Amino acid sequence: MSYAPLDIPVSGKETFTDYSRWRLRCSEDGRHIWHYLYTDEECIAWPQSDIDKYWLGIPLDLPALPAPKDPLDAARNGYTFYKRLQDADGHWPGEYGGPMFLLPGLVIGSYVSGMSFTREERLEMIRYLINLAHPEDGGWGLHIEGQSTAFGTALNYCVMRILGCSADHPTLVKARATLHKLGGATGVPSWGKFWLAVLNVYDWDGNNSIPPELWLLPDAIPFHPHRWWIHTRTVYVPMAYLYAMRFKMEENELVLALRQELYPQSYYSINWPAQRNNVCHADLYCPHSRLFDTLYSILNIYEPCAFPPLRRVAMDKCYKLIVQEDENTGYQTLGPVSKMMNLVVRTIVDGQESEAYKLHREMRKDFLWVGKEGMRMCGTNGSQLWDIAFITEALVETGLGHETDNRESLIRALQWLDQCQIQHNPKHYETSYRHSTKGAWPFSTRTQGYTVSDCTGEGLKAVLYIQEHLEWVSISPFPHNLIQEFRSSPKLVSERRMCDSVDLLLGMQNPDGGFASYELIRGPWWLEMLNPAEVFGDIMIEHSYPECTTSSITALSIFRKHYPYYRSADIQRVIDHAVDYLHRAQTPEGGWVGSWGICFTYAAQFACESLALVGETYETSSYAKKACEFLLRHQRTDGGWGESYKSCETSTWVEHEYTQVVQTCWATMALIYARYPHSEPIEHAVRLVMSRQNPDGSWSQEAMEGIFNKSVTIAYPNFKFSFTIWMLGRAHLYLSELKTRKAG
Ligand code: LAN
Repeated sequence: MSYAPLDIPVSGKETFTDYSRWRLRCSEDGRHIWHYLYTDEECIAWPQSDIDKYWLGIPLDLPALPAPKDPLDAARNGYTFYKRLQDADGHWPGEYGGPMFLLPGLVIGSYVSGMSFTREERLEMIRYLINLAHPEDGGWGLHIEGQSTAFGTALNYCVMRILGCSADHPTLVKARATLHKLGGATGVPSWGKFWLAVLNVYDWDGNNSIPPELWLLPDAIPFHPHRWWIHTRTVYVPMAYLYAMRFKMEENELVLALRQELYPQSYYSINWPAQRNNVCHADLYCPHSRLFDTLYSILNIYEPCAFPPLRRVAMDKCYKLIVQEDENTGYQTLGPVSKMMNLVVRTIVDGQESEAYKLHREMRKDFLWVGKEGMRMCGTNGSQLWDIAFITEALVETGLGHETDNRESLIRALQWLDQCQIQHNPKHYETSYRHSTKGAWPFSTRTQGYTVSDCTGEGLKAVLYIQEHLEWVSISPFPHNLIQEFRSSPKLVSERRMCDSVDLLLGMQNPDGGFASYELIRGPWWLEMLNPAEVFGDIMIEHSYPECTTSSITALSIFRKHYPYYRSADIQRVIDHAVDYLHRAQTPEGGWVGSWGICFTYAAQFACESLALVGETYETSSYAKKACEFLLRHQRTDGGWGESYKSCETSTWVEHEYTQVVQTCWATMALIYARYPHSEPIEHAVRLVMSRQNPDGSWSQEAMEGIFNKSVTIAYPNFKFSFTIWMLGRAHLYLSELKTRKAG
């Protein structure tokens, strides 16, 4: 299969498709799918909503709201705007882009599996890459804020070519020159070598061994793959399968052309085994350790002697794990990378007529998102639970959720949270090495179905907040059916189900007192020395994270306030141990290194909230005091905070060029949680955030908010609403309290 050539304009400024025809449909449990409508009749029957327009970058042309008199007013205006972006089912859809290595998996995986895209999808994916090419050198990086790398440039180059763009297009001419300057595609890191080998434009001999036999080792062995971080092992399974069979697509004209275009030298003259450890300097974040090189030289010797019947058994085991993963997750798999690798394996083994093929083809759509720059592939099938949890907590804590205009919106949110909780363990549970899921909330949707510690914490907290703070339901008259329904069953999530999440959380504490992301830490620390993905850090095993720890114990503290008789001694023990971990995790300067948001401001907000819940504040705890002083040292003269994603790469504070609204909110929330006694820095920050609010109540997008694996930024565009509203509302209450205290 080939995609027909497309005639692509030079610039991506103007859209390549008619943006008035795109619609986002949210279905089932919060699935996001973008549709393109071909006829005017369809467009009339299904008009474009504010949600569609907002995310497509089409102006909503809203009137200016009355100028806010105080921070609470500003928060209220913010919510007046943000409520427009809530879907009818109760959640807030959103984009989740940032990484630049996901579209290549989607497009190469689809191409080698004979799956097509619509013409509009192809055009907007190409446009996205034209718009995202680095303005100076024309290459692409690991993520949208990163410098050009061999990985980003070589793989996205292939994407544009596969999708039908000619090699003479100015974007590709420029990108090719940059790639050659970086040494060509030979120096792409291991994950790039893998995809290029599948596409048949890199020799498998240029890859280090990826032996499936590791899965046959006894589970008790400390380096057995089931002990690796779940993303790493889930990617490793189909990778090992495809490596073991040296799968490569058939040669065709495009493959032959790419072999010429990607390398400054002749493809056929390359010494492939010499490329295994060749990684371009621009790509390198985590160089191979000596232990890695020694081990891989042994594995590379083993490779040609691999015993075929044993390899077959190992491949069968990998295939079984792939099928189980597909079935556990409704064919979405844990994330976008494994999704496309599993899809290729299922195409090869099950064939193009199989149900698995069709389901995989369909579920690719969940990862695609059309934004104003074009169509991208997201880091997951969305951040549904994460976004809804923060805004509902903000509404309840600020009191905005109690206002008549917002009640219905909050109840719809509760209904969404209710259906999102996972109530059973996965279909394939122990056999696929999964952690239990009963009682969990996932990061995105119930169908994706993975427990995440802090998502469970925030999901539980959000439910408790709404359910326990809605006494007003029975006192006020409600016009809507929705509310009538709610009145007869005020606790949508039963006590039993909340206890299930508590049980789950209590079982997720690591021996050091901290909480990891998806599971307990299963492997030894030294496995990090065997990290084969040179572009990411800390990916081999789970680690305890301050943010995951704090969300988990915050939820437990709030739960026990309302249900003091349930496992109270266990909760107390877990909280004490976790607080001890948080104390130890604080840096000598007073901060915490954030692993999932950028960076110190993000982690400080979570940490100070947890400390406050156990009574540790500025006045009572040296830890909270140190945290405030650390933050205040970084407050800028304009009242805000701004740190670069490089803080996450280096674990030290790196200033951003500009002040960031979202980070300013995190830092200010931390000061408020810690009950910092002086109002001035808080007032200053509030003024900054209010000054950046648009007349319609919204805030504009600034730099990326999230990070993962130390080096990749990821977008949380809904944060600019949830955390601004939250901070302004909380600051309003706290500043009045400080004033009263002063007066008294
Ligand atoms: C996420 C997104 C959410 C994030 C939080 C809940 C914020 C965090 O506190 C725990 C870890 C988690 C769930 C997380 C883990 C890694 C993810 C899934 C991501 C950053 C989104 C994308 C990323 C995933 C690894 C991307 C695919 C790339 C690979 C290297 C496999």
